[in-house]
Amino acid sequence: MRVAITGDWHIGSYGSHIDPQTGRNARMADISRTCWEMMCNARIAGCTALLHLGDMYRSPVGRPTPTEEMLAVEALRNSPGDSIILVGNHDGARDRSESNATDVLALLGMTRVYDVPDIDQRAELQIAYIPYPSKSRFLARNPDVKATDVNAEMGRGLAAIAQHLAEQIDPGRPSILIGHVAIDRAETGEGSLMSDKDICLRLADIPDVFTWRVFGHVHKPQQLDERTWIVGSPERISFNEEGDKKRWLLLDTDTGVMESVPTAARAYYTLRVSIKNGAPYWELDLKAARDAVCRAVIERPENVTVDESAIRRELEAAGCHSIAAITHEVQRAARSRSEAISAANTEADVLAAYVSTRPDLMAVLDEMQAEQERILQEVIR
Ligand SMILES: [Mn+2]
Repeated sequence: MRVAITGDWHIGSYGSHIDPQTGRNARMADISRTCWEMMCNARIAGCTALLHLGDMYRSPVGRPTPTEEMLAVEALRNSPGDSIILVGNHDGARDRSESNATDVLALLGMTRVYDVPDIDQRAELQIAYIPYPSKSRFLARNPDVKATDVNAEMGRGLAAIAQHLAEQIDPGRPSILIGHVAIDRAETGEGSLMSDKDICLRLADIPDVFTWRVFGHVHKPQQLDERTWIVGSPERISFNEEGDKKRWLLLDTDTGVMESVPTAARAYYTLRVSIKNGAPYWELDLKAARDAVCRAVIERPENVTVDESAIRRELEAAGCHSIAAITHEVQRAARSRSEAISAANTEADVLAAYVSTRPDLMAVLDEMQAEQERILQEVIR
């Protein structure tokens, strides 16, 4: 049996560039095309099942637009036979009374949608799954857990869930554990580890019994050990993913081989601009810039100004897809950042250190922290 494994499609609008052919957001058109092609290629490769590891849509609150839903349907119409979609943090209902964003796909008979951990028993493959562990549902059940302890507490819960699933697996037959969850040893785009940033299932806590283990949520494709993979997203959605080799995974349960199949993901390219002898200086890689979503990062002293139009002209002449941003990293003569903020480890610590210098904001610190958490969920997770 051959199985296609993918996830983190994040169907939605990114940036403001419009695709002239469809009139739609150009990155959404890219994502749509890549996912559609991926499904066709999976069928051509002889796959008879699809495991989608969650985050179908961009919407941080599980409310895709009708266009986004249409594009998901269009891609899944070509999916190889039997498909399963896990609910990711972008797809989940806030509480059990609401539908998940992907439930309509199940209603159409295109897939099964799983939002609580369990096992899907197939003759050829036992599929144990862990959808994204919802923080709001956990807090509703455990109102006494302190905000600072939630991630660790939920991480322990994930280990117990994985163990519980493992106990129901027949070790004599092939099995796979899939999930939409961060693994502590996974690298994010900047080369740092996932641990501390999110609810994590520890690699060391994944029971041995599963033949293969594949996870969504982290966008950087990677292999964590002989039998554990992060499939990664098929398209880039941020410059953190510039160096990623985007792909989907093709598992052949008969040979045991997990093959990495590249996707034709749009390239991202960062042009670094510095100041030499008082004038801006850059070396444009024409091949890398062509058809890529480009940005320029200008490193300059406070007292030097740089004309951005020459940079824009050169990127456009190189045939870039679009210019996402031109940002300035200004080297200031005097550091204005406080020591407490520089020493802070987490976003929450930075906010607390800042508010400690602004007594007028103390009264709304709780609201600011809640809003910070919401933004981090939207931007990072
Ligand atoms: Mn996710």
